[in-house]
Amino acid sequence: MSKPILYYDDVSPPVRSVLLTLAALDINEKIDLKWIDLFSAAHRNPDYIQINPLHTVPVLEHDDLVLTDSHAILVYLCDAYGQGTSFSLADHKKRAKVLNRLCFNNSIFFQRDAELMRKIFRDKLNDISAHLKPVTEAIDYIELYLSKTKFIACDELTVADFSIVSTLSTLESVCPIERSRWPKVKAWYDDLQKLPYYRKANQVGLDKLRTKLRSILTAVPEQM
Ligand SMILES: N[C@@H](CCC(=O)N[C@@H](CS)C(=O)NCC(=O)O)C(=O)O
Repeated sequence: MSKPILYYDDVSPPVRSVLLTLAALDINEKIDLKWIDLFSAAHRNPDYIQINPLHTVPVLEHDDLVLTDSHAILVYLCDAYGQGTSFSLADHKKRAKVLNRLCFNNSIFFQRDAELMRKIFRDKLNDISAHLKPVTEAIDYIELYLSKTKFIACDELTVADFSIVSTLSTLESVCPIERSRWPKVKAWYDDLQKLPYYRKANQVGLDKLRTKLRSILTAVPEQM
């Protein structure tokens, strides 16, 4: 069996959720990385479209298995490499809880983030303050989730946390996470940022994205 290949660009939140998972499972050496430069439109290259007709990153290719969605990749990585670790999804109820939050990220939270990013990068909107309601509302949902469990899906860290934190940290670039409105989200986010692999797996790519955002937006919070 060959090594899996991750097609990636770490400016992308779904990619960063996969990088966090690789680091958490301590399997970076087991995966080959191929950079697909989104800002140079490498994802539109015909060779890449052959791999992923949706022209998105991340993609994980493992022999005849080609996964074109981060949420499916996270579950696959837990199944293939997470047995015996706290990231295992072998328990049916835990698996369902994690999947439920991954679906929330895929269908609601990341979609709202992506819509905002399209307004900035595609429509060149330099003041997005009038367009924040869908994302602040989604963060309200996360505050409610975190009033029931310590982490996003249950009382321990799972890949659902990586999925949500990669989106949340991206949104923080344009929408500061205020403790007064979202105390539980803020405390959870602070804890996630303390993970030893957080900086390399999430912050480095995020900083690249923020540099791009700063070149377009008139107001990007400086303190992050
Ligand atoms: N549901 C997908 C979304 C992936 C996605 O939309 N990636 C963006 C970057 S954040 C992308 O590659 N966009 C390029 C395009 O749509 O052409 C996932 O979770 O993997």
